[in-house]
Amino acid sequence: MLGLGAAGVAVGAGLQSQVNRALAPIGGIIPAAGGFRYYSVVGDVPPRGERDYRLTVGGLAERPRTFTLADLRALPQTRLTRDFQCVTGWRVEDVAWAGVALPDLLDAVGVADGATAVRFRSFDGEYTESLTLSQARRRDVLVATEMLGKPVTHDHGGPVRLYVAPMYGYKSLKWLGGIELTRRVVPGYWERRGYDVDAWVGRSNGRSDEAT
Ligand SMILES: Nc1nc2c(c(=O)[nH]1)N[C@H]1C(S)=C(S)[C@@H](COP(=O)(O)O)O[C@H]1N2
Ligand SMILES: [Mo]
Repeated sequence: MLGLGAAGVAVGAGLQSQVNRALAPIGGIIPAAGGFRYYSVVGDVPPRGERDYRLTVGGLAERPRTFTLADLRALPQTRLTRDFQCVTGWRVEDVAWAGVALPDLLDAVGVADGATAVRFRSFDGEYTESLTLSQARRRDVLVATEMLGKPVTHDHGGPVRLYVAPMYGYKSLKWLGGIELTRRVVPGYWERRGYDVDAWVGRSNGRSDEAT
């Protein structure tokens, strides 16, 4: 249960007003189990599951393709345990993640000439995110089907969400429905509202693409 409806919208407004004062925690949100808070910029996101989940990967791809959950499970699986850090200050340590490393998914469709960035869309109909192509080729960026050691729950953006380990939580788009290779970075939902496109945790933003 997101149970957030109107509250979800209030959370959004709160985040927006704190764009330049990033580390103040937001009050009035019910903490989820394990220290996470459930965020959604829309009220109700219709659940999708085994039968109706689809991930479309296209744009500047050599072999655009739609993946079912079974298709994603058939690709090489990557596991990693990393912290999750929201820009507003809360942090959950040592979260177990699993899924398809984004570079493996990009290899499956082939990156066409001219692509320099990747755009992500949520099937919530509102939220989008972006990475440069070199960021998207990091092995610690996952198309995640597991989180906290089990399938990603609906409230956490399941059945499939993005997990961008080296960056703030707003990069980790929930309810992933589409990936598009693009000619340039298209700023995402919070980025159009003032957040940095390069959201590295623990460095001054904006410069580094290097792998760790
Ligand atoms: N679709 C969607 N993805 C989203 C968000 C959102 O509101 N909608 N919020 C982002 C932010 S700011 C954070 S910190 C994390 C929170 O993940 P959680 O809800 O699983 O705790 O999701 C990110 N991905
Ligand atoms: Mo966040």
